Amino acid sequence: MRLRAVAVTRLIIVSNRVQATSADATANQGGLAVALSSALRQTNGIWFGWSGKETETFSGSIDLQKRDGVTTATIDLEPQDVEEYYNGYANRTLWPLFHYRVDMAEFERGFAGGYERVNARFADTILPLIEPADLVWVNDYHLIPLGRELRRRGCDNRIGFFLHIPWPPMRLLLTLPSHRELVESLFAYDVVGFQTDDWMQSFFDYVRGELALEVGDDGEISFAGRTIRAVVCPIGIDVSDFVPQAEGEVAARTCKAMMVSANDRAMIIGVDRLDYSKGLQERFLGYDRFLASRPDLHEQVFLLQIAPPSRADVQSYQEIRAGLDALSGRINGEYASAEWVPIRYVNKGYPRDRLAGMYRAAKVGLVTPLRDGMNLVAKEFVAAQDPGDPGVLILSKFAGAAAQLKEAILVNPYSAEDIADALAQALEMPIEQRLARWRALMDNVEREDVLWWLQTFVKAMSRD
Ligand code: GDG
Repeated sequence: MRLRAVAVTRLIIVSNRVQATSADATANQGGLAVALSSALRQTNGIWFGWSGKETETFSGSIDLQKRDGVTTATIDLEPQDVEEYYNGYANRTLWPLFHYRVDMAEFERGFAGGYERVNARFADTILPLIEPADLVWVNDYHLIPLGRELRRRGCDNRIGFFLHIPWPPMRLLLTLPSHRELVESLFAYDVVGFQTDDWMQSFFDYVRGELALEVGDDGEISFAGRTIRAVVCPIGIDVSDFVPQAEGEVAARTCKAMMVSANDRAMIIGVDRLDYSKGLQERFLGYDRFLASRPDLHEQVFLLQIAPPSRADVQSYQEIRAGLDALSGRINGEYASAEWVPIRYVNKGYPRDRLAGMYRAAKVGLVTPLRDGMNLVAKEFVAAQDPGDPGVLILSKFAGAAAQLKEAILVNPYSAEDIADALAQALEMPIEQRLARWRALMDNVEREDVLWWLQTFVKAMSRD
């Protein structure tokens, strides 16, 4: 991967899971893993996180590995940690709440205790790895209190935090029993990054409304003797890696196979982890509405929805899966003919290069999360298109990506009629308009790519 000059200071990246890429990887790795790996290779840094494995008794022993130039450091967690910290507080409390689903959030003191315990365990194990000039970069909602835990242990390095998911509106956040403690812990960082101005403004609302603090012009906020700076820094994809993949041999083969199997029908594609925040049921209902309103287009289109299961240990995820099975079955049962199945619903993942070929074969990318920090699929869809004959992106107004990808057809994902109208508009869009919209979208995807994100955040972190 091409790499523009990334800061030479050593970077310690911390995230819940670590996914270093290896040269022979064909695995389902996201753009973030690839980009962070490359940055670490250049800066001789360390990527720290949970191994994904369980151990009977937590020992704090670190598995250090150097693979393809990237040093990863992982620890195993106890089953109770995994249940309370990961399945509990991260996935059943913060994830739904931060995605505005207070109805699905579970508030259990045991979860909160496990969250604090694991963050303290992370701090204990990372601390000896940190050298005086290192920049420490903590990623995502699993680890909000980690900065505070590191400070308590005497770490005075520059520490930044980046939130990959939305920040909820103040009144929703107030439903979290320990909201104040959680927010106050953010003041241990030097820089706190958000995907969009909307999420940052929600954070400011809380800071002003609940903590009665002032927000400076530069996003600076002082509290308890420390000053943090809030910044907007939208994540992008690794365009220099993804575009060649989309133009490569595997993608071309996949694209061709998809075209053959499409049999002259226009393909609409969705690619999402199976998660209620992605609005899959609402998307299927929008497509259902489209089919009901446009009988003339029956047999001329189909929806390919790729939805690899995620967080299968959490009950709400099992329920959404069952709901989608039923809904896709109902829609197919209603409209299918001997030659045509309106929804191809696929519960498994594909390697990235094959995914790129599928995006390229599609006439429409249907990306309609109910709420999303950013949404990288929207950017990947744009990057994978044939510049001479690009497909059309339909994007939820409530995805962080909508703040940048304004030339997409923006929809309200809760409205089946909005989705149905957008599908008709996209499928009938003249080539000149498709080209103009795609060029503008691609300019943004190229300009604000993942390396731009990384450099912008590291620069903000490095500032004295
Ligand atoms: C969180 C935030 C934010 C999906 N299926 C397959 C596959 N994927 C890849 C996609 C994309 C990634 O997974 C999903 O990224 P998203 O951004 O869409 O969503 P989250 O997983 O929810 O990510 C989100 C992101 O963090 C980064 O900050 O944008 O808002 O929720 O790269 O391509 N990859 C492969 N096969 C699949 O079947 N290889």
